[in-house]
Amino acid sequence: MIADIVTLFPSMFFGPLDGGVVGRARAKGHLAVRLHDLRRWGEGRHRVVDDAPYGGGGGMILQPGPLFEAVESIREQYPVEHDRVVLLSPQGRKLDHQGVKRLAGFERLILLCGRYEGVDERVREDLADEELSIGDLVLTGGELPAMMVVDAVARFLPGVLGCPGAAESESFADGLLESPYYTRPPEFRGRRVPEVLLSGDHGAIARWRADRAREVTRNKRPDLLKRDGSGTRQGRAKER
Ligand code: 4HQ
Repeated sequence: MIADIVTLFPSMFFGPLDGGVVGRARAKGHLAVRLHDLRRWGEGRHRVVDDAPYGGGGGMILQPGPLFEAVESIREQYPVEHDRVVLLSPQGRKLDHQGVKRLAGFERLILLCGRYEGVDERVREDLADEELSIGDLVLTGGELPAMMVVDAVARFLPGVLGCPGAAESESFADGLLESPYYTRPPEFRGRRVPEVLLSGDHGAIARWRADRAREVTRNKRPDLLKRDGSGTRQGRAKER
């Protein structure tokens, strides 16, 4: 997977994508992250990329020219068969487990990070293949959302997680939250680990975990269990 990231602040990406699982995925060649400074396609000596909105109103809007040219230049320099231009924006479809899994299937993602009041509407309509939001909140730019996309997608790339299928075995894969986990010591400050987990009875442990997962989900995220059943193990099984 290649992630080509178009941003006014490339240095924001130094650090967060260097360590841990993502850093290792890059080192092993499963993932390439390329940063593209939008100013490179800016106008004039000051490399201007923004302007005031037509019709008035506060703030500045990213002009279409530099963003279109950035994507065209990336596609010329690094041609691939299947890529996807993603605009990070609070107006986008909300990113979830299934969405991340789908994005991981592309050979390359071109992630467009907006700033200020956002981008010229023609970017949304004619340049981006899709618009994604990381949640119903307003950030100062699309950079942190882009990092979240890269981080979440990296988990699904073959060879990145130790064991194949591990990306699917965490919370949300089956529409439920995880059951509680405990590790050593068996008693900590007067609090015991649930005895069933120490019993060695793997059938009983599996049942306990399934029950707790349901309970935790019902208490913390009942929305995951509701409606069309798409948030349930059975609902997801039906979809497949
Ligand atoms: N942005 N999910 C970029 C976001 C956002 C989100 C705010 C994106 C400002 C210019 N992006 N604009 N939520 O809050 O993706």
